[in-house]
Amino acid sequence: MSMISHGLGSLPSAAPAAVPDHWNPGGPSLRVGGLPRHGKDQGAHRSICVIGAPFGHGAGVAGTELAPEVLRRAGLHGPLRRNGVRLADAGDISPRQFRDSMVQGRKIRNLAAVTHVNRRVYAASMEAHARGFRPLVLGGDHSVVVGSIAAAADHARLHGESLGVLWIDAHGDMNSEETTPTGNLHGMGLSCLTGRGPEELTRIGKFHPAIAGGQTVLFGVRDLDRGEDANIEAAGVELLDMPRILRVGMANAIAHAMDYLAARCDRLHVSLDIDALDPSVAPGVGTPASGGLRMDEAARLLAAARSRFEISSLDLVEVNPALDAGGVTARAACNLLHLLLDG
Ligand SMILES: [Mn+2]
Repeated sequence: MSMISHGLGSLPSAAPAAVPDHWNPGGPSLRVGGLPRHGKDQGAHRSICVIGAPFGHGAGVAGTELAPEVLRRAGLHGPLRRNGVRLADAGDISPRQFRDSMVQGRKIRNLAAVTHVNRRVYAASMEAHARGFRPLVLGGDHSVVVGSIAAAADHARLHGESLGVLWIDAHGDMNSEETTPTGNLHGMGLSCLTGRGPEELTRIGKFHPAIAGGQTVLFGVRDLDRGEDANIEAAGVELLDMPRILRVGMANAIAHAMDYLAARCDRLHVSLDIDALDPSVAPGVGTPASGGLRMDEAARLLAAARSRFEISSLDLVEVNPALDAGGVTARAACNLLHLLLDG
């Protein structure tokens, strides 16, 4: 706790009562009365529902479970509300905060806990979609987005539309049980969503696979594990790693990502792993990798996505307040979200 308080010392003070509409999406009985209901054409594109997923057992380093609270205190809500975004906050889903032991003969850590969290994230996200809100899931580590993206894909299918995914990350998150060097599920999320992984996670939503690899762009990668590149190719994920981005130039890389997705999908989910940024601007992460995106580059990417697509849902993951001296990473994350969501 002292670490968090220390880290928050230089953050702008939290707006009191910044959270207008609480409900407990993971609880045994859904209390959704506080959320106004409105349809897709009545401003849903300006309506955001924040869902906190304070969970870090998909990662090898503890601390991301602190992020939802820290991001709210860093001023996540204020600028959005000032700019007329209709904002609800569902509060945090309640994760299982204990680790499970490794199942004999398997290479996956904390599968039961990760499954539990993702079922709740899925349910909360579906609820938000049904009520005309765009879910903004605050991780937590990157394993929590299996639920949010499965929900976004299922909701798109309900409307006869297909979902594209822009996965912004230093890592591929395309490990399988065979290739994972650590057993940590935050390195397997995209693999699970594109159909390869433990059944508990590949079948969180109504369809298998939840999303098509061919409708997914992986942007900003520069740290792949052995065998992960083969998984990416097998799944048909479009890889815009840093070497390729540097080769073609940032502007061309962004244009290609947008054209690629626009040709293949109707709406877009953005999954932003803050470790896609260079550690010099976002040091508070558990698995930093040098040579990442500058703030202005990330801002250009998100602005392009926003101008080109209906962004139906998004995640912000891997902010680790325990490693974020001065709160710089939390502030960078809030700034990027405001850019993606304002007005
Ligand atoms: Mn990731």
